[in-house]
Amino acid sequence: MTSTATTTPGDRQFDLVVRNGKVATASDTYQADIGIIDGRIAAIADDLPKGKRDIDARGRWVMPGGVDSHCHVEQLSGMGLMCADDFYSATVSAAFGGNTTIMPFAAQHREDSVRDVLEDYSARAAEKSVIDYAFHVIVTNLDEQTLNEDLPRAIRQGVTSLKVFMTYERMKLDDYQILDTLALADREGALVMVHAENNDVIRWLGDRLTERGLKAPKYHAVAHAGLAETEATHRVVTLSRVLETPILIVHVSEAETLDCIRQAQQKGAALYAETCPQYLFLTAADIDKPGVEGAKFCCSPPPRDERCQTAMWQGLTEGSLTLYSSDHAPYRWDETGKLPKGEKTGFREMANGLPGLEVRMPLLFSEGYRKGRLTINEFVALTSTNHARTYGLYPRKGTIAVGSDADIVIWDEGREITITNDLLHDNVDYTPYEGMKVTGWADTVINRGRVVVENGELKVSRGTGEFLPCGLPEPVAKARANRQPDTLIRELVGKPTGGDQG
Ligand code: DUC
Ligand code: ZN
Ligand code: ZN
Repeated sequence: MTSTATTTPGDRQFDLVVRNGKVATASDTYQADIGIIDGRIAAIADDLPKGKRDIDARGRWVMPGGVDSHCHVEQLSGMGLMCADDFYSATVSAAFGGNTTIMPFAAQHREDSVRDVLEDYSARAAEKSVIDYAFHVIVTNLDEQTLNEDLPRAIRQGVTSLKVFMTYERMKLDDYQILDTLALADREGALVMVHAENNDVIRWLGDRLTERGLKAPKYHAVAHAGLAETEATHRVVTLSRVLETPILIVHVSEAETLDCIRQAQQKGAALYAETCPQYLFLTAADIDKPGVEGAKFCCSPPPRDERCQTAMWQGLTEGSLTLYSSDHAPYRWDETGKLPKGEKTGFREMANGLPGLEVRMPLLFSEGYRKGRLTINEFVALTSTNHARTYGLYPRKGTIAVGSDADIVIWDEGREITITNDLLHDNVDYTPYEGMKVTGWADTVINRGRVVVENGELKVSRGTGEFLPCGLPEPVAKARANRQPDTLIRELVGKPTGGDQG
């Protein structure tokens, strides 16, 4: 317990007290009351005085609100398709799923300036969000303006993570450009996230499949071969090791990729990795549905097989994978997303991505914690704390401690739910998890002391979520602290620029 205060600081009455809950953080489990003033946790103790409002959490878990650090909201894909969720529907859905922070992407397309892109996303998010949010930038054009001005400025303003793609003709960077991005991130204090798939393998296999008329959704999983992911991961991890700089591989799906990650980590690489619900709870067999039904399960990389599912669970429990994110990429099962050509849509024409903001935490709680694969503390780390640490939001977010934002989910561990799309609050017309039974569901969700969800109802209005400037990502801070005396290669990368991120 962080504090045993029984009176309020300065004898002010608490705005809110969450009473008698079983508090779980990434490191501790205990029973306590939590007193909140001005949106922050002001005291944690056994028997706090009455607040202006009290919520009795007896018998329920009281955990840090989820931080979903990988989702796509109101974003135009590389194929030019707009996501089905805007910042309102996405944040409402996230909140009902137990989250208090999301980290979507501000996507630069090749003709865009990062500065304009960030202004545009910031305005849309500020107007609509109901919970807090931070941004990553997707970088597709590394012209002088982007490299020398816009990205350094974005990083100073608190957008301290950059995503790069190794596939998609209209998004991908070559190895030279990735090295430029890694060096820039290293100097300026940002973390590079990578979509690692070998573009030419996917293109070659896709061309051959198409020549044979094999266009059904299930061929998406054939074209996006597991080894295409493994090869690209090995390559980009090697690039980061050459420069001795940290890197994060997002949405890992393939067992061999995880072997490669583990080996590099064992050699001391500053390498971090994420997996997502679709790689734990779906397989390629789900894509093999009649007609175009399989489009509901097409994402990149695709769900694989049971061997890969088992590997992903092992990665989460052993710590080679430290992040579990939704990769919510919402597209409807209609002509606006998955089926631009209706029943005739081929696997190369359908939007890539699955919804998952609202079910991410319940699925892991039910299959991970309830089934004994994870402790409650590991559940908290994987859904909240590790995300805040990785992206420079800790300890403001990701924990329950005096001084942290009062971001709390009160979790009903016995509630049995059959997931159906009707239950969910996103703007997608299906869920890939339809019919799955889970035990455990978010009951009350509190963001900066504001009750956002209670009794199945949204309690706040649009535009009340706040932008979160991220600080120095922990992987970058650790790499700087552990750095050996400078080598010539490190000299070529360049020194940290200092300033806020120093
Ligand atoms: N990459 C993502 O991270 N999400 C959806 C599609 C993609 O390629
Ligand atoms: Zn990706
Ligand atoms: Zn994604």
